[in-house]
Amino acid sequence: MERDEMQREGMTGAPCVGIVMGSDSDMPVMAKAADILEELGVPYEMAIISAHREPDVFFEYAKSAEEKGFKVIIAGAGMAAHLPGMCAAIFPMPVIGIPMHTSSLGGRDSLYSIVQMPSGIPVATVAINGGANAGLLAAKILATSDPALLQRLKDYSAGLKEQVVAKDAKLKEQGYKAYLQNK
Ligand code: RP5
Repeated sequence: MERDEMQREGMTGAPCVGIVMGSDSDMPVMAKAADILEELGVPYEMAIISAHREPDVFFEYAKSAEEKGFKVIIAGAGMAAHLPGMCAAIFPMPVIGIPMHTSSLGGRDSLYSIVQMPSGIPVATVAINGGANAGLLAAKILATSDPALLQRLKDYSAGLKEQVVAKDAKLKEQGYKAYLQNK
């Protein structure tokens, strides 16, 4: 959704999703969450905050997130990925964690660090590098109390179906060899 269209629809208010990442090296994955939220007209705020390298800044961010109007936080981190879990320890609403792929352990380090939360402090963990699904999940959480957003999500899903239907029609028409060549 374009910004002027969002303005017309009244969707440029205070950000209701916080997107936070441990390093700018996480940005390409986190950008996919932001892209989806923009497409669905959900206002967000993006930040780079390291829970390890600047714990005071992190603590202030997590403490003030509710007051700022965030309803969901999407937190991405890699390696010893404590950012999402620590957000969940402080922020009282849903936290979605994105484990980053890593060169040393293939992202299993990030995944296990994020998904293995102790009972009582959940983090909804998406796939390794699953930025787009994190954005969609945040939108779906918000859509439980926003019928217009729910309709946009339904339209998004219908678009996914149309893409697969079109691919199947192309396969039927061309056969798999031509399909592969024209892909
Ligand atoms: C984590 O360490 C970040 O989330 C990032 O995925 C990883 C590496 O950070 P850099 O050394 O690239 O800044 O805190």
